[in-house]
Amino acid sequence: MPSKALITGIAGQDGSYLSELLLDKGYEVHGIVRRVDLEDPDHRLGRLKPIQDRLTLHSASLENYPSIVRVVAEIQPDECYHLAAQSFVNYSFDDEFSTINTNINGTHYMLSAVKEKAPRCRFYFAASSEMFGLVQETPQKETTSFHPRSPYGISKVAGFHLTQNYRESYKLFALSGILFNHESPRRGYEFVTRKITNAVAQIKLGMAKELRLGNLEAKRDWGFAGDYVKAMWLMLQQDVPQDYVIATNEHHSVKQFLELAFGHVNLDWRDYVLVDKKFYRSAEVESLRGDYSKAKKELGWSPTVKFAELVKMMVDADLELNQKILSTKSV
Ligand code: G4F
Repeated sequence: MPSKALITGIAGQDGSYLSELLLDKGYEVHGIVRRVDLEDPDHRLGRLKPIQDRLTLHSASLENYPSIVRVVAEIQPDECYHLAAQSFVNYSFDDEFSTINTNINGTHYMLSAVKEKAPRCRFYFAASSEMFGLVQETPQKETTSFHPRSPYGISKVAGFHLTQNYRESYKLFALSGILFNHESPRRGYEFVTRKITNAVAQIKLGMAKELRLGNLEAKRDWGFAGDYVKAMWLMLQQDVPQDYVIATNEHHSVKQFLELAFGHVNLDWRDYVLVDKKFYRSAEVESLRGDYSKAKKELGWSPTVKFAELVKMMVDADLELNQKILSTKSV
């Protein structure tokens, strides 16, 4: 019998890479999606298109406990990857109640459903480097204390502690991956990396003239999402559930990302980028850099894609995508 995996947030960047990885390993892969996603698959499930006929998608809502319990009881998963969240930090300032309610309750519902209906299931919680916020040391590691700077960060700290508590109180095999920023051509357009690479492609192709951004001095530890989902899987294969930092231990500023992205198509970013206060955050996380030595030692995991390679990969993919859009418009 193949192992069964259940993924929340399966339609997102990480969910799509993780599904591919698990299918390659022979898993039976199930995903929780919203009813509206199934009604409009072309728009909402685009990342899953190449593999959709190999997945089983279940309609449920992370705001509705009975619907979660029903899916977990029916599937009886061996592994559960809880990736779903309102994950854009900026939105969380505008809509703090909804971010906090959805992210914390969603994690609580998943943990409780697993405990009640599939207690032998191994549980992965997508924690985040945003939990470190106003960093207490650099680089950040598993023992670094948290100081979240946004409702999103607060919701992830709560999810981390809930996961830890279910592990300690109910002996669930439950752990958190503290993932630093991870990007790819499948990244959502609202995040700064994709916003930049899409704009670079559009400017190069004559489809846009400028790019408006917020804080260019912020530094992030950016890795490749395809590498990071391998770490999620490795964590659940260990004998003992533990939390791990997943990062590259390098950080770069938004400005450095701009230099490389525009430079890749022989443009100077200074000619196109405007700083707009609208994109500044109420409380910024200025700088993140993660120490992944525990994951390296215990999981045998290391990142394989370097920063410059990641930027080029994303710009090239957006050039191709926008070229297609241009050519369909001209037909
Ligand atoms: O790309 P971002 O929006 O990512 P952020 O806030 O670091 O969060 C991402 O990574 C976390 C892991 O640490 C995840 F948990 C989270 O779900 C998400 O995936 O912003 C990166 C930086 C920020 O400092 C922001 O202020 O870029 C800066 N920035 C400057 N101008 C901008 C912009 N960010 C966005 N999204 N848009 C701008 O115009």
